[in-house]
Parts: sequence; structure tokens; C-alpha cells
Amino acid sequence: MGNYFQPEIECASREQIKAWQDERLVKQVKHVYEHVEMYRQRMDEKGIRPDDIRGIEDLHKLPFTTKDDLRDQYPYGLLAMPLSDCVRIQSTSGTTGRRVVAFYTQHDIDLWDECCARAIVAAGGTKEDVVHVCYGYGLFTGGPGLNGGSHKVGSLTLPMSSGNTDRQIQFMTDLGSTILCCTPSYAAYLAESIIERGLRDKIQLKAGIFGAEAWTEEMRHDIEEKLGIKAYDIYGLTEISGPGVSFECEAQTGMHVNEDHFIAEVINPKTGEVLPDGEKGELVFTSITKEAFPLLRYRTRDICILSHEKCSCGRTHVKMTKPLGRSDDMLIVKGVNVFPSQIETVLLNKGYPANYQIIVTRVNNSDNLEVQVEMTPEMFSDSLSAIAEKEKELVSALKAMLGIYADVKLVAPKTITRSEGKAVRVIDKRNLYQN
Ligand code: DLL
Repeated sequence: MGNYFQPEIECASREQIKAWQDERLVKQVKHVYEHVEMYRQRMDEKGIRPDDIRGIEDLHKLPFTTKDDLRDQYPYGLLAMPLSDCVRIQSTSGTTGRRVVAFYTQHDIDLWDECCARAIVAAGGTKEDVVHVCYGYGLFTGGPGLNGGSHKVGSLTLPMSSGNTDRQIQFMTDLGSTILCCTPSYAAYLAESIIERGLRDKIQLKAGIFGAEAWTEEMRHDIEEKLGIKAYDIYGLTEISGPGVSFECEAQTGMHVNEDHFIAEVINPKTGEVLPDGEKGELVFTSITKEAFPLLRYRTRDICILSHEKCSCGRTHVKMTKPLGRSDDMLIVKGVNVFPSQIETVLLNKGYPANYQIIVTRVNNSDNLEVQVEMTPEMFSDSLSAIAEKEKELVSALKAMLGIYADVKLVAPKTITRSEGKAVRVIDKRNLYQN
């Protein structure tokens, strides 16, 4: 048996979990019908009255919500509480055209923090621990989420935020950090930096809570070995709250979804049909306790499998696999969500043809984004400095759009291989998804 933050919830019987979900779903549907125009219209169009939803058996009757809906309703369209009751926003990383803003009441923050506290306790965290949070703080949910969770556990919290590796390592050794929270790629980088500096014996880490991007079992073993810790996965998304939608327990055979707050479904991404346990499809969440920004059947675009098999840790909440891929073309590069369409928009706006290739690699555990673009015959020039100037201009336009650096290589007209079918725009050499 493991460690639990809220044992009565985390190990509740399936009947109890269903009872919570039934009651909360019914209440949530009434809440959004009353306060969110888009949901009222969609339900009216489908001829569904809030009273028709009597429990989770009726969930399939409800409309889906997509990222496009969030964009169309930006900024306040999906708000279900008066703004004066909201105390915080968070937002998705880097993207202008596709930015998502999520709102929270104090109650929403408290519940989110509890979800993160469950993840920390599952990783062995107690109030005696020193929790070192180097997920980004600010609009990104990583830092604030784990920070709040660590407070709930009562651990000493180090709100380090990301970057400045020397300072990270100094605090880690001086203050005796025991639990590290960051992206897996940063954890791997930190591990190497600690070893390079000969400080492996000076650190007291015992566990890591790593998520926000895909990572492989190989990477897990590598980090565990280098840092001498047990590495736990954590999953979440801004739209649904942030980290802590699900988390790994000591069994490490999937992540338990916090089902008292989020109902998980897996659907066929093409038809919308709900799939049974064990079948691979797109993960969909309904937030049943959120006040400010509740979403019905939100399509995450993450491809997963759900399992209700009994877990050796004693928790009863459904488990999801690590995301096995995406049903859209979103890339996560250096923790930032990048859509190829954003890159294309920049290129076309600057007068380049739509002949380009996006190449993502990982060198020394750090992601590199390279964009190769063909010049038009008019742009083509023998002057290397003229080309370098153009590349610089694109680098800064891409930085403004994506929020991260992309290496730009301008190539001669007609040099990017034309494909006979769909153009191959993205070459992701990281092989992050295992299926
Ligand atoms: O990445 C929230 C988070 C912060 C999760 C810290 C865990 C730790 P977004 O920026 O909105 O939110 O990105 C959400 O990231 O739909 C997945 O595609 C991906 N993702 C998140 N966690 C994992 C994970 C945060 N453990 C998107 N494994 C999601 C693989 C993940 N992909």
C-alpha cells in the first residue's frame, strides 16, 4: 500500500466514484447551461435539456469542446462565473494565434493544488520534504500547479522556476532538495550538469515529478540512474486545470486520473464514438468541479488508452497510459506547444513559398527546432550576407510567433524534396512516442 494525500478519495470504491461523478456532472451541466452561451446554444441545437443529463450514462449526449472553440470564445466566452469571483488566469505556452486562457476561482485553485498534492504524496512526498520546482512560473501552469501542491502537502517549497542551471544546482545542494519537479528534458540536462560538476554526492534528491512533454522509458531510466531517484510521470493541460489531471503512483503502470474532478473518456478521433477500456483513441475530459472555466467533453488531441484494472497501489481511479501520440500535428519543443501552421503563417507572411520543412532533434537532452525554407528565385542571391540577413529576419519573426528560437536555413529554390502524396512538413527525430 502506498502513500496517499486523500485516501478516502483516492481509494474510494468504484460505486462511490460513480456517485460523485453522477452528482457533479448533473450540477455542472446546469451550471454551464445557465452561464455559458456557447453550451446553451449547442445543447439547444441538439435538443438536450439540462434535465436530460441524469448521470454519466448520459455523458455521450453532450457536445464536444475543441481547441478551436476555446480560440473562438477567447477571452471571456467560456467563463461560467462573474469575473469578480475569479482570482487567476493561466495560459498555454508561446502561441499567439492559439493561446488558451483559463480562469480560476479560489475554489478552483484549491482543488487543483490538491490534485498536485496527490501527485507529490504518491511520489513519496511529505511535509519533511524540500520540493524543488523548476517548471516555469508565470502563465505556464507547471510552476504554479506544483508549487500549490507542495504547499498543501506542507513541504518546504523552492519556487525556482526554469533556467539558470548553476543557481538550481546551488540551491539543490545547499538546501537539500529531495523532490525535483520539472520537465523530463530539463531533469536530464540537470542530471548531466550535476555529474559534470562532480556534485552527484552532494545532492539529496529521492524522487522527481516530470511531465508537460512526452518522454520515453529509456529517458526515465537514464534520469533515475544519473540522479539516483525514482522518476514519476505527471500529466495535465491548461484547459482542464494544469498538471495533476493525472499522475503516476509507485506501480508506474499508467497515471491515475483524478476522477472525482475530471471524467475521462477515450474516443475514436474520426467518428467521436466512445471506445472501451484497452482501446487506443483520443482522450476527452469533462471537468465536473471547476467553477470558472468548466469544459464539457474537451478533446485533448492526446492519444491514450484507459484501464480500470486494479492497481497494486490501492488507488481505484482509472489509469491512462502516457500519451502515445497526438491526433493533431502539435509539437512540444522545449516545453512550448508549436503548431506547424504557425510557422507556415510566418513564412507566407514574409513572402516565402510553402516549401519548407520543420526538423526537430534532441541533442544533449535539449530540443532543437530547425526550419528549412526555400527561397523564391527572386530572393535567391549569391551574396551570403544577404541570405544571412534574411535568415536573421525570419528567426526573429518566428521567435515572436512561437516564443522560442528556431534555427532558420534558407535553401535554393526547388531543393526541398517534393512528396507525391501529402507533403512531409515535420520531421521529428526525437521518437518520443513509443507506439
Ligand atoms: O503541460 C501542464 C503540465 C505542466 C503537465 C507540468 C505536467 C507537468 P499545456 O502547456 O497546456 O499544459 O500542455 C498540455 O502537454 O495535451 C500533452 O500533449 C502534453 N503533456 C502534458 N503532460 C504530459 C506527459 C501542461 N506527462 C499538453 N507526457 C498535453 C506527455 C504531456 N505529454
